[in-house]
Amino acid sequence: MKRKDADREFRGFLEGRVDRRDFVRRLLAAGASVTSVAALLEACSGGSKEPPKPAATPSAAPTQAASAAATQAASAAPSSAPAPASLSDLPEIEKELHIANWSDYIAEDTVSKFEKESGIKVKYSTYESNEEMMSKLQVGQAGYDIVVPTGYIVTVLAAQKLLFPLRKQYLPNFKNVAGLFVNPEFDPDNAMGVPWQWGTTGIAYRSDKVNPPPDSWGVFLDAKYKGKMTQMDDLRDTVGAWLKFRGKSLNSTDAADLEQAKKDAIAAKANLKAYVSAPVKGQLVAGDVWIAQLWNGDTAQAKVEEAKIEYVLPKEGAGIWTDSLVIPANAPHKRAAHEFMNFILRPEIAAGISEFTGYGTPVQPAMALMKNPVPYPSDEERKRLEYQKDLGAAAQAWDKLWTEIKSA
Ligand code: N2P
Repeated sequence: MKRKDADREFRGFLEGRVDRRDFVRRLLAAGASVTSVAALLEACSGGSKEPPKPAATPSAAPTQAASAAATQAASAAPSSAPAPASLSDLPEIEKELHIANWSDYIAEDTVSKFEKESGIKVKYSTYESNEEMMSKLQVGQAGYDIVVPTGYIVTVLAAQKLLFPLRKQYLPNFKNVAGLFVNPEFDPDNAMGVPWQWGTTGIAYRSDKVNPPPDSWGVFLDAKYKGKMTQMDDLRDTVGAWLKFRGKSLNSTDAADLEQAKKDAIAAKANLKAYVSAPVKGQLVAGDVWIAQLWNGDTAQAKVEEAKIEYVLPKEGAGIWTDSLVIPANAPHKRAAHEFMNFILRPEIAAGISEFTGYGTPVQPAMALMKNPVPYPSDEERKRLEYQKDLGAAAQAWDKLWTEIKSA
């Protein structure tokens, strides 16, 4: 839809000539994403379900926000629209906050510093995979105020209406986010998430036990290391690696590609000690595991304890991802969640987090404060790295494949 047509539709909706359902249907038919249309409706309604009264003046702030959202819905063009909400939204800062995050994914003193400064009491729990976190969210009883999904999962949760759109007026430190992480494809306009950490999925290995160093996903097919190797307990990472091994996209939904990935995964499984993600670190350090599919930051954490642990991105290519802080739609402490988000976007806090996790920080001014910041990937590196995307309807076929691999 062209900008002109989008504006006409939008005026029609505001003036009551086009009803809400038709308006949504036309925007979606014109290719707008579910998330951007939701953001637009939010902007128009200020949170209520009724269409708004026409704005008194064209320059009133909510109208500007709504127009920007309409343009974005129509063209998916980058936009620096203000948050679609009024300043009186979420006026109270609650005194509690429940964060659920991946294990080993924050500095030891981040939470205590925040508690001390804000007076907000934090309950902090951990999980080991996106699936574990999502299954808790989907039953609706979790009571989490912040969770930390990987990019493509933000898309999935937003489409399921499980997320609360960010109120950017409470996130002045968002200005510190590096350009690479602003308006990502998985979350247009960062409507739902504040970027937390980014990293890659490659191979960690013990340089004192493995010779020559691995350079391919094919190493997991090598019976020489039987019982000393692990792959991730994560269908997207493990199946994705086998797709990459055959030169395919790690987002492939092609039946033949997936069938081959399944065969490779099952062949490798005979050599694996286990499917395990972050907790493999201890086994690498102890020398019980010599080769592990793992993320770069968790590998860096293990290396602090055992210097002979190295990391490689296989020659066939690998995955790159950004995880974001998001607020579940039914979170009990939404304003406190914004306070925490704004806190971790401070350069010195963000630097402290990445120093501990070994992952990259999306907070640009934090880079200069760190001893060994993970450099943003070069153009050359980005050619070998691929972002995971929402698989849409094919997610079911992938789930089935993973069940078959695990039970083989
Ligand atoms: C936590 C690392 C999580 C990264 N240890 C997964 N995207």
